[in-house]
Amino acid sequence: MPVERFAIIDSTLREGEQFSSAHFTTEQKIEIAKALDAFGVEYIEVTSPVASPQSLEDCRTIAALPLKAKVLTHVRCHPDDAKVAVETCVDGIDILFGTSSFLREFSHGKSVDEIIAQAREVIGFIKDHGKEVRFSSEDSFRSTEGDLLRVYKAVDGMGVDRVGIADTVGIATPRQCYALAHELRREVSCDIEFHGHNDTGCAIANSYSVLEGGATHIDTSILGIGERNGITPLGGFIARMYADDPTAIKKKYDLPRLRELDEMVATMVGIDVPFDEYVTGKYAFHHKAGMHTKAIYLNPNSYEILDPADFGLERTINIAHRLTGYNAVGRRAEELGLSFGKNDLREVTKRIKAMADAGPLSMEQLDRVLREWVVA
Ligand code: HCA
Ligand code: CU
Repeated sequence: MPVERFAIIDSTLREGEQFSSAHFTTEQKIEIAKALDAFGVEYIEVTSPVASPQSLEDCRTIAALPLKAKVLTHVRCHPDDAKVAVETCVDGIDILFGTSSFLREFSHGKSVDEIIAQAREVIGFIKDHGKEVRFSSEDSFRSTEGDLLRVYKAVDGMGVDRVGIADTVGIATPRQCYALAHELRREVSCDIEFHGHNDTGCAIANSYSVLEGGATHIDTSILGIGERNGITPLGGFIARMYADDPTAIKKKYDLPRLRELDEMVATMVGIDVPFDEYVTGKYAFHHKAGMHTKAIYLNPNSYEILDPADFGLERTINIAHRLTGYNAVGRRAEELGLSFGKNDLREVTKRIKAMADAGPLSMEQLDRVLREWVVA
């Protein structure tokens, strides 16, 4: 997949604010925006200026920062919201309308024709103000495909910059995402964005699949924070794209900044970076079993598709446990300046395994066993 072709719309400052414990101060929002910009995301999406008076002020503040990234805000597809949004100096406005039968029945109660008519008014108004405009259909995967395509084709005809597919409830599968993006690619001439929730763990895979199908823009947030358990995490999405083409991704984004982004936002929302976080989780580059550590020592590529050094990180190797192997133990002995014959190495490894069977072993204990063996 041509890595140059996609852009990231990071929504930590919009979707991320919908995370349970998120409450960003103005200073924190500025810090996040600057850090995302330094990392290299192409767009930063901020909370609707109609959400609250402070949100309006913060939207203005972020839009006025000297960033390379374009700043977008996000509002309902409604003339009242659009009026406030165009006055905030943002580069573009993401508008949202629910097309699923659930939302049409239980939310706004409008027909497809009425949705299109309202979109025409709002899109025309935003374009008249010289702003980029995206039209997204909330809960796209529970919308009737015919309705969805009718709306997308209509707004494409009105000159939107992007249409957005939103998996609001995290129900979509990678195959469905590919199919919808592929079909849409033939129906509209504008760019195609995807916003995917992670309720069933498919957000990254779905983001990748829509790109394969012809989409161009992916929504992310730092650590994936958002409504419920969130959306496509920035780091995980980057890992997925890096696996395809490390050189291109390194050129596009400042990868060593990822850790600082994850840690900064984790602190701000009062959580730890999860142990299994992509790239930045404590154990993302940790190797343990004997078979793995043996190969890692010889060639890290054997069990690492992401090079930790590209992210400014280091791998860790744990050999003090019962799954260890004599190759790893031999390496450790070398590091300690101890030399073992082949037989001794096998014997000392047996001893280490037996000790570890009895309970957790520390590196200090392991080192002591190695030293004492040599002296004995
Ligand atoms: C929501 C809105 C949204 C919008 C996505 C988009 C979603 O909170 O329900 O504008 O593309 O998930 O549908 O975040
Ligand atoms: Cu969302």
